This record gives sequence, structure tokens and C-alpha cells, in this order.
Amino acid sequence: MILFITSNEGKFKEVKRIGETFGVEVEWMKMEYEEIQGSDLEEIAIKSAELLAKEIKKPFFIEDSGLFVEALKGFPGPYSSYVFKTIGNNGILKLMEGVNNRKAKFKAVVAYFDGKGVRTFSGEVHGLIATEKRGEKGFGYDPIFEYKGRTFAEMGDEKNEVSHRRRAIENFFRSIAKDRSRTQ
Ligand code: ITT
Repeated sequence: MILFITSNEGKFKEVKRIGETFGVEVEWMKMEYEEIQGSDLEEIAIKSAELLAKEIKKPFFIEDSGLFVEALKGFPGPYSSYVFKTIGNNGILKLMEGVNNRKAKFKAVVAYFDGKGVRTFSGEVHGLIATEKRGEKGFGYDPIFEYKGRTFAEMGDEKNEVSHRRRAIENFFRSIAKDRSRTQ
């Protein structure tokens, strides 16, 4: 069993599913925590985990993710949460009106506190910003992020096989499985 601290139910559900495919049980600690401002997801994740570790004092992980749009020079990137709450998907679509280069990526960084220190694992997925919202599933920017012709919101559970989160969590779970086999 491993504790995942997030305020975002969509993220928790995906990580729980991914955990099931690795035989790892993930427990949700629903909590909004202080996210330091910064221009780098790794740095934000590490600092946030270090702050939380002072309070939680037992192993846990958090995950910080962001959408990086090439034509917008990586915006909203580390500000993805704020931008989603303010201008949202419609705002991003508006900024992208008439823009030919639709390339974008999602990045996820997991920061794991093992009881002593913090380690990070990351994952990315490349796609395109759609020209309109499509699909009902998923959360956040999923309706406007297109991967091989379908948006993440149209892919449902199939998103979990290719997403930034899947890749970061996979790196993380593989590493803790290795640690466990070494100490057994
Ligand atoms: P916690 O920090 O409490 O975990 P959060 O929603 O603030 O939750 P992030 O800062 O990591 O999470 O997320 C940044 C934004 O990017 C947020 O608005 C998410 O909805 C969005 N986002 C993250 N992963 C996504 C995904 O897989 N698909 C679509 N949008 C995503």
C-alpha cells in the first residue's frame, strides 16, 4: 500500500488503475497542499514534497503535471492548474486560434518521500491541441489534447496506456519494486 496525496480525483483514479496493473495498492489522501511557485515541474514537486514530509512523516508521493504548448513557448506549463481554473480549455483554444503549429506535450513528475528523502520520476506524452473540445471522459485539458487522432477525453481508459502519468508512475513503481526485491 502506498499513499498518494492529491486534491484531484481524476488523477487519483488514474493512478489507482495504473497501480492495479502493477499489483500496487494506492491509497488516496485527499488534500490540497502548498505548491511553491516555480518555472520547473521537478523543482516544484521536490519542494512541495519536502514541505509535506515535515507534516506527514511517513512514505507518500505527490504528482505534479502540466500541459506545454509549443507555439505558446511552453505555456501554461507549471501554471497549468491556475490557467485551467481561470481561462480553461476555451481560453487555450482561443489563444490557439489561427495557429498552425498545434504541437503540445503533457509532462508528469512524481515526487516520492521514502521516509528519508525525496526522489523524482517523470513521464511525457506528445500530441496536438485540437481545434475544438471533443470527448466526455477524463478531466482537465483532456478534451483539447489530441493523441493519434483522438483526444484523451475520447480515449477513456486507453489514455492510461500512453499518458504522461502512466509513464511517470511506471518508472516509479518499477523502481520501488526493484528496491523491495533488493531488501528481501
Ligand atoms: P494536486 O496538485 O492536488 O495533485 P492539481 O489539479 O492542482 O492537483 P496539477 O497542478 O498537477 O494538479 O495539475 C495541473 C493542471 O493540469 C490541472 O488543472 C489538471 O487538471 C491538469 N492536468 C493534469 N494532468 C492532466 C491530464 O492527464 N489530463 C488533463 N489535464 C491534466
